[in-house]
Amino acid sequence: DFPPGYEGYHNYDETVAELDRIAGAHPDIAAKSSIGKSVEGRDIPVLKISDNVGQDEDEPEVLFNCNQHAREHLTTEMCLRIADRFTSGYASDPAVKEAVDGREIWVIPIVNPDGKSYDIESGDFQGWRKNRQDTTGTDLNRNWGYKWGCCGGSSDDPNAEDYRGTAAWSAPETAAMRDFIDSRVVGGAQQIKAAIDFHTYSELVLWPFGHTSDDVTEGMTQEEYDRFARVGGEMAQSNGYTPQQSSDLYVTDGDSLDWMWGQHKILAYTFEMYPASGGGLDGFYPPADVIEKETTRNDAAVDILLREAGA
Ligand code: 0X9
Ligand code: CA
Ligand code: CA
Ligand code: ZN
Repeated sequence: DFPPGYEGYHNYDETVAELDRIAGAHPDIAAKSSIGKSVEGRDIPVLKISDNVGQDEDEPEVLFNCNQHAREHLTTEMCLRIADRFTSGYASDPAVKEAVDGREIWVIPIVNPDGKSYDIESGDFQGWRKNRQDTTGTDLNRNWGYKWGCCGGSSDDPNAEDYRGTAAWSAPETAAMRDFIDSRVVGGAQQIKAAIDFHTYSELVLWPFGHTSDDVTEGMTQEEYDRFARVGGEMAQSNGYTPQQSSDLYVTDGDSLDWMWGQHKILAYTFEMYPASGGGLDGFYPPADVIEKETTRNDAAVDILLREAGA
């Protein structure tokens, strides 16, 4: 489990229990289900938050997903912060009520439950990034199916940290994400309008594409790019992160952003959370006493994205 000094983090079972607690305490606005199973058979839980949560209403939908990369534990806390804020604040905070009433919010705190569990199970952090498929693991954020493996932004070496897998969607965790997002196409229209995929670290707000350093290309007009940059810049103003196109960091292919935008035209961002720099592997393991500050830091950015989903 998490070592001393990290007890404030939630492991897989604690995260599931927290989602159950939230859904139990707020049954009118929160409901938990599963989008599918990991390699080792763990459910990948999702919490829906909205008024009339049992109905599929005609409201813009917004997705927040966390912990694709095993060692990026602070991101799970970010998703739990979102789940808690938009439920516990419903009765008292008018801005929260407006968002919950006007949107359908999907929160997936742990996309990679096996990798997360492996990273902490010995009591010492393993620095693990990938899932737990076929001993070497697959980098989930190189396994999505938009221009998978196209552009030198991933590896075909199973031992590499950015191993893309044997085929697009070869990882059950990405396939579950795909099936869930595809399932939000209703009457021919994708209901999810905006999304954030939380990672650590570097304090960045990133937008598509990752597979090319061109701003305007197949699937991205200048107008679309300008909207990404405008909203990304506004979110970065609010949290002090640096805004940039994801390929300005480095080129990737098969990441979540490229597919969410390329396939579904979801206004999709990657946030790289705290810390800004330094420490190599240590940067993935800040002590639990930063959780509150570094998750609340993104409250305003989350609110901006929820607003923009209705634009
Ligand atoms: O490499 C990744 O998957 C992400 N960074 S991390 O350190 N969390 O692994 C960044 C993905 C964003 N896409 C691009 N930079 N192209
Ligand atoms: Ca609703
Ligand atoms: Ca809906
Ligand atoms: Zn990551």
